[in-house]
Amino acid sequence: MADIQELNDIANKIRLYSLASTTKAGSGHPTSCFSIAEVMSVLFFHTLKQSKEFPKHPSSDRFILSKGHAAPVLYAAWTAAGLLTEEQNLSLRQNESDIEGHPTPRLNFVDVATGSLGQGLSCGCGMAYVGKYFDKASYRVYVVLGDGESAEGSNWEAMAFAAYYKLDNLVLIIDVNRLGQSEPTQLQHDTETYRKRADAFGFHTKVINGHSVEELIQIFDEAKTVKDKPTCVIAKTYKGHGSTKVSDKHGYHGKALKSDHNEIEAEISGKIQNTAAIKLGLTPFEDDAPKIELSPITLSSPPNYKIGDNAAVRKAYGVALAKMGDNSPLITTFDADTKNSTFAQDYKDKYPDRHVECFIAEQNMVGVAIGAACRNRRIAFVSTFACFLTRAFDQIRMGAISQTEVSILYRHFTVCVVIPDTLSGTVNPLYLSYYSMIP
Ligand SMILES: Cc1ncc(C[n+]2csc(CCOP(=O)(O)OP(=O)(O)O)c2C)c(N)n1
Ligand SMILES: *[C@@H]1O[C@H](CO)[C@@H](O)[C@H](O)[C@H]1NC(C)=O
Ligand SMILES: *[C@@H]1O[C@H](CO)[C@@H](O)[C@H](O)[C@H]1NC(C)=O
Ligand SMILES: *[C@@H]1O[C@H](CO)[C@@H](O)[C@H](O)[C@H]1NC(C)=O
Repeated sequence: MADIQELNDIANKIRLYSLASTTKAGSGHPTSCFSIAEVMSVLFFHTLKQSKEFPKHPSSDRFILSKGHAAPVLYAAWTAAGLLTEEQNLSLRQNESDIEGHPTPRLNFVDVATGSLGQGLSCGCGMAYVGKYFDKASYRVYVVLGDGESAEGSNWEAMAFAAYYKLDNLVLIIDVNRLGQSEPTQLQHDTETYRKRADAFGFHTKVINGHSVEELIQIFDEAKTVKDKPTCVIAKTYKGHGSTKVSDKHGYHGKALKSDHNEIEAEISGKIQNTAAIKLGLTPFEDDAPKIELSPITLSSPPNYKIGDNAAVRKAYGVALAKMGDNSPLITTFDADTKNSTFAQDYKDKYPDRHVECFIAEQNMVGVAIGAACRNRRIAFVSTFACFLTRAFDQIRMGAISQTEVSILYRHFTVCVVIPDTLSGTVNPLYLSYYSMIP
């Protein structure tokens, strides 16, 4: 039996931590944190299987906060779980602190950087695909998306992918808190339209009260029993919930609650019954993901081109990949319905189970590959025509911040290995557009 009161208390403690850290920083998004405090409490202290000793263990559940600007709520959850220390917990947005305004994998509990909206679900799809079809392990993937964020088309590419590949180990939670940054979202609290959309995409879908710990427990438990469909939880919430001063009010997005801090803190504190240390811990996972040997990647036989031969780079790519695949079963290709032009087909023909067709959805494809490469589960090679990849520039840029090692082939030119410049987080877009203009 879940301890409902304790989960409600933890939600409010998570609110207090998010309030404290953003107030101290003088910036951040406390109201975006407040709307998902119960979601985080139930996920972390009831549903997710993970450990604070090894937060990125290959076998533990994955959690992606796609609405990365709500980072303080993620730090708050890990503080409640005892991973972050008090000092870290209050160092949000401070100079030299890894507790940044948006999560990055410099933190040992973050797989992919988020903050540029609309990318987390694609990464989650990559992880879920790997979990189901490569690792065949019991770990599950949970992604929290903002309702404003759900307007990004890449989410819908990802939803089509998740349903097509029957990713029943994936749970998408849409935080329908009605408000965006500068005005209300398109659908506001029209949860029925979200439901119909997710349903039409092939999800097992349910609308719930996102502040009800009981309803959250119920749907997350139910999702574990659903076969062949991903689950979409449409959580009706209020932005700023927990504080009557700011709840559901326009004008508080991305603002630290400085002058109102004491009043809000008192109101939230007043709801907490157990003010003592949190009794609940994280739920252990089964260590059933296969062990992975990261050995050097080599060709099974040397290239046999003669001096003077003309060989298309893309053909050489396909041939080389197939030879690398002989020695490294981790190599996985991702293509967007261009495989018989990019010659990823050569790899697929030899290793059909190690090719992931992403169809004509390049933004999602890049995110899926980034997700698949996390925790060293796969060695990912992405290919398509250069011009089509330009629409995934931002996914590639975020991949750099995510320290991904995904390799990308732009047809007609070159293999580009994303070299993360983790300080600036940039892959120079001009460099990419230069390549993309080469016919
Ligand atoms: C691609 C992208 N566009 C715009 C922004 C700027 N931005 C940050 S938060 C936000 C509003 C997000 O609203 P929602 O998804 O509903 O999240 P909430 O804060 O309401 O929980 C915007 C426009 C961004 N971070 N990324
Ligand atoms: C995190 O910071 C808040 C605000 O100061 C504090 O109340 C809380 O006890 C801290 N939590 C931990 C675990 O250090
Ligand atoms: C951040 O800290 C470093 C090292 O202490 C210092 O050199 C730098 O000037 C600081 N930057 C800001 C903006 O305070
Ligand atoms: C790719 O495959 C399709 C279907 O077989 C074929 O029509 C097309 O010509 C092929 N393209 C290339 C570049 O080989």
